[in-house]
Amino acid sequence: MFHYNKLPLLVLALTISMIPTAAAHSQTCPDPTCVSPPNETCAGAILFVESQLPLNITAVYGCNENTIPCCDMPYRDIFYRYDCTCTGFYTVDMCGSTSDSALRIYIDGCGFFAGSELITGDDECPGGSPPPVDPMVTVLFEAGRSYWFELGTWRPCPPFAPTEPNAPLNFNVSACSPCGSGDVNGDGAVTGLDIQPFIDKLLVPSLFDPGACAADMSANLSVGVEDVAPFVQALLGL
Ligand SMILES: [Ca+2]
Ligand SMILES: [Ca+2]
Ligand SMILES: [Ca+2]
Ligand SMILES: [Ca+2]
Repeated sequence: MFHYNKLPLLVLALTISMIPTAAAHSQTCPDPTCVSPPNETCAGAILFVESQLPLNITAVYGCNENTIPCCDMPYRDIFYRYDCTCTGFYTVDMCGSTSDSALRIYIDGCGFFAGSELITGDDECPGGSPPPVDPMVTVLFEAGRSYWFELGTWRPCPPFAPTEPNAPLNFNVSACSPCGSGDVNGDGAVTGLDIQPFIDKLLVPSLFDPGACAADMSANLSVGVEDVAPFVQALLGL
């Protein structure tokens, strides 16, 4: 038999049951029309290496947010990994991608809770249908370390307009100082202006810093006597 003195408790219980729980705030925002690309999560991160640079690829956004709770950037993320063999500055961009793209780069681990966040990019690309909405960053990568790239969009969940599932994005990575080019001062040509910077790298081998990879003609991750003859040949245009 129902006891009317229990009515307030019943109303309270019904009210609590109607409050959305934390679990109701999905971190995946599933979209039944979306097909996950192979690099949807960190586990599927696509590896690229120095010999593939400059990297200029078109891919598609993923279906789910896989590192940070839903609706933070980058949403609909996909992942790439670079095992660096050439210390130097690199430019990474998503210019010309669909929607308002966003980028996070991690070092020594993949994802917001696994690696150290190195840098984020959001709206740095020039141009666009104003304002600029795609990321472009220049960042120092060190030989012997791994970097992960999380590519996605910026907050497409309601009340913001959703991004079309699997819409195309651009991913471009280039090294500012190509390994073994001899262009040690980074001005785009091998000339007499590179001689003193080359000697500086040669005399202080511990200075394997940005630009040193341009002097490392033999690509053995150090600047030594083995690099002198190839550097002179580059200088003479041989
Ligand atoms: Ca994802
Ligand atoms: Ca953006
Ligand atoms: Ca030069
Ligand atoms: Ca060398």
